[in-house]
Amino acid sequence: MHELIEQLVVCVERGKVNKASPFPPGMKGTDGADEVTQRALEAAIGPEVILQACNEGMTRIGEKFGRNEVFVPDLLMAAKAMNAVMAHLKPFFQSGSIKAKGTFVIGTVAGDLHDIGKNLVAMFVEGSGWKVVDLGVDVKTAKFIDTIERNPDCLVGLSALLTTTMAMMAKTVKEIKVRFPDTTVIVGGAPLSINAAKEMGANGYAPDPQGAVALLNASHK
Ligand code: B1M
Repeated sequence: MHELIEQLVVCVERGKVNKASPFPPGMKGTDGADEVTQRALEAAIGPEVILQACNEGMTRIGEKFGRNEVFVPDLLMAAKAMNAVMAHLKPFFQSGSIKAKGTFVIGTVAGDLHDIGKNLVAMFVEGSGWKVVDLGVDVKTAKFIDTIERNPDCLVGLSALLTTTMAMMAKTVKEIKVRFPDTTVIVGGAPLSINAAKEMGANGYAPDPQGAVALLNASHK
């Protein structure tokens, strides 16, 4: 692997955003994702390779999170570092020289204001090469339906953190499936389970962001 790319993977994995950032303490004063991406582009490393490095960094931190070796703040810093990379790559997405794998519409269901987990999922998915349309929190079914109408090939992700809003999630999944039977809908959030997802008629359940990425990538032809 190119030295700059390995450096970038480490910056994303450890949440080193830029040189000025004091986090993580062990990398104080060293270049972060921002500077390393700039140098990689100057060294004519392709944006797809840089995107792959993001993916690798997020996969590594995601696996550590799964093993309880790191915690939510570490994930948030990794996502922040990844955003610093994405700021450099955005022009390539916009110009069409990097083709997004597809569009992923995500939101926290109506009645639910929790968005930390949903935001993490959105960031991981974006970092793995998808265009993300984030509808925010307390998203009514009609807004999901309207967004799917405008993005007919999209995949949809619903998040819920309350046992009470799981009922709203089930209603939203059902209405989406009535209107768009071929649209893939995945669900997640602390009170969810694979069985609850099946009962709702969702296509998949992911316990964490890397699981969501795996489901989406598996559905990508
Ligand atoms: Co609330 N809250 N909260 N809360 N809150 C919980 C969820 C609760 C478990 C706390 C408790 O009682 N122990 C409890 C729910 C109980 C239940 O229903 N069984 C609860 C409650 C009751 C409430 C209120 C009703 C409190 C009140 O007002 N009386 C109220 C409801 C407001 C509303 O939504 N209408 C409320 C409010 C809030 C705050 C606004 C103060 C704040 C939210 C701030 C925000 O999100 N911007 C808040 C918080 C922070 C929490 C806790 C402490 C933390 C949630 C969190 O962010 N976790 C939470 C207790 C806890 O979990 N320890 C709690 C970290 C986050 C990374 O994890 O969201 O699970 P999580 O996401 C994970 C996975 O679930 C998964 O990936 C993420 C990363 O691994 N995932 C997906 C999530 N979405 C996914 C989608 C996917 C795939 C994976 O595909 C689409």
